[in-house]
Amino acid sequence: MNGAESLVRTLVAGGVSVCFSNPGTSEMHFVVALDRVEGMRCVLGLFEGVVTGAADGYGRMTDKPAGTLLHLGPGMNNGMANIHNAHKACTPMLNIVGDHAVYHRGYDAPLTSDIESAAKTVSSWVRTSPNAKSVAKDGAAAVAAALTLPGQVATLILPADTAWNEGEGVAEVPVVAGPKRVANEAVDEAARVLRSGEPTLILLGGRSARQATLNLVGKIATKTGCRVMAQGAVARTERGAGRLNVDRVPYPVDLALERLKGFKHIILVQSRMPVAFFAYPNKPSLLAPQDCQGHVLVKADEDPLQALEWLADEVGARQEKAPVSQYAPVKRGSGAVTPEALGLSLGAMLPENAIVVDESITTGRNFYGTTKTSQPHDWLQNMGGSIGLCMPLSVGAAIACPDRKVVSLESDGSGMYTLQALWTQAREGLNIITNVFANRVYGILKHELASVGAENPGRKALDMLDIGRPDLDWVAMARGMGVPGARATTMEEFNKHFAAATAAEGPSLIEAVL
Ligand SMILES: Cc1ncc(C[n+]2csc(CCOP(=O)(O)OP(=O)(O)O)c2C)c(N)n1
Repeated sequence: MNGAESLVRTLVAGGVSVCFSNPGTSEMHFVVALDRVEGMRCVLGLFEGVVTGAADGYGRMTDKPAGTLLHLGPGMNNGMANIHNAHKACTPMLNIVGDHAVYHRGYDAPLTSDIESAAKTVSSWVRTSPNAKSVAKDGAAAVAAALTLPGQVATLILPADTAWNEGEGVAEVPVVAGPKRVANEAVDEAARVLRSGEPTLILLGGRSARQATLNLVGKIATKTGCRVMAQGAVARTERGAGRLNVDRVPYPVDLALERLKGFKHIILVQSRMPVAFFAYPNKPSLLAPQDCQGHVLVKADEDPLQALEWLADEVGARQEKAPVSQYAPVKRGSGAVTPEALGLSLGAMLPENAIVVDESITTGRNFYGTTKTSQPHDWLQNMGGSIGLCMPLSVGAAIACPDRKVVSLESDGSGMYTLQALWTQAREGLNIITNVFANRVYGILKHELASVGAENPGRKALDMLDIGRPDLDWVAMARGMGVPGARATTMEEFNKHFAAATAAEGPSLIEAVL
């Protein structure tokens, strides 16, 4: 068994069953091994940003790593933005990056680069396998690293000769510790704060915005009168009917300051004290009031469920009822295509158990509100701020959960970064409805221009924020990649296309022209 095969067998035995790939010469033995070993689904992405974003989507939905197969430094660097997003989301993810054979590196052949240094900026674990005998053991260590809480990006670099030389057989993935128990003192402190009667916010992040945890938080809020919010972005939130509705810290600084005004305490559940996305002249970086104290209840690698059960007992909230949303869909939007009308139609028509992948930027500011009483669903957000995540993330989510409908909410500017994902969606027959909101501008940057105090932009500056001339034809681009598409210039058309897409199997795209 060569090194490549020993690695693939090790990964499959360790529970890694999907590999998103964009290979090259240095990964050929690995590709052949993928073929030879049962139990590994291989999914081709035509750009590495698709490969890495898809692994993020898969990891978020399963809490297990998918593999990526990337071609040396340039291949990895092409996928870097979405590795960054996965790193920020604490997604378990295993990158396998081919490199030149060890003896070839010294010749500085064209694709030579310092992969390790680049990988370290977005990975919690990086290792280069020195030889074929080490590859399986290193692969097993990489799986364990990816699974280590709170979930990590692990990058294993494989010189080509480690793949073709004789390996050492299959290695066993080391046992990974489960979540740690929170310290008694942390629970005592949170209970004391809640009993004090001072205005208190419980702020959720990490893996705490899921139903079982939300239910406990709801009980605690009912009993103590505290408020509950989630961070500005959360990797996966379970919401809709039957779940506690939790608002997020808003993106605009003034709005965030307003929402957080008056709180004396913030109890942090796998979250951090809220900070502004960017610095702005004359605005604070920290969004909580200056006299507001943060209290860490649950750290990223600790068990939120156990901590909140304990806290609920401490404050006598176990018997309370969590105030969950009731199914009460809003009325569909009608007339002109506007953000408000789109929000209404999504709220009315979201299929049960959908996975919503949200990169709707300015168009989607109200979507969270209009969907809170929709059918139960999961909501995935961009944790790293690097746009071009939505379509790839949707690929991974759809592969992780083939029985669920994925609803991608994609702004046109962001969509152009990684639209090759549509081809993978078609090839794999994935159940994804991609909604592109074609406002034909980088809308958010127009707001940012004013926020940072850049005054009197001229024609050249405004041209950098305008993505019309020529207008993008999303229906044609989707068709070119094998995804049926339709354009909506009224809400009646949008509603008709969305209903048809929901009823159909496989991918589809709706271009909503704003
Ligand atoms: C990788 C990356 N490049 C550039 C940016 C800067 N950026 C943030 S939002 C944005 C434009 C978003 O436009 P669009 O997706 O059309 O959404 P809209 O603001 O129009 O709602 C850009 C270029 C970024 N965040 N990430």
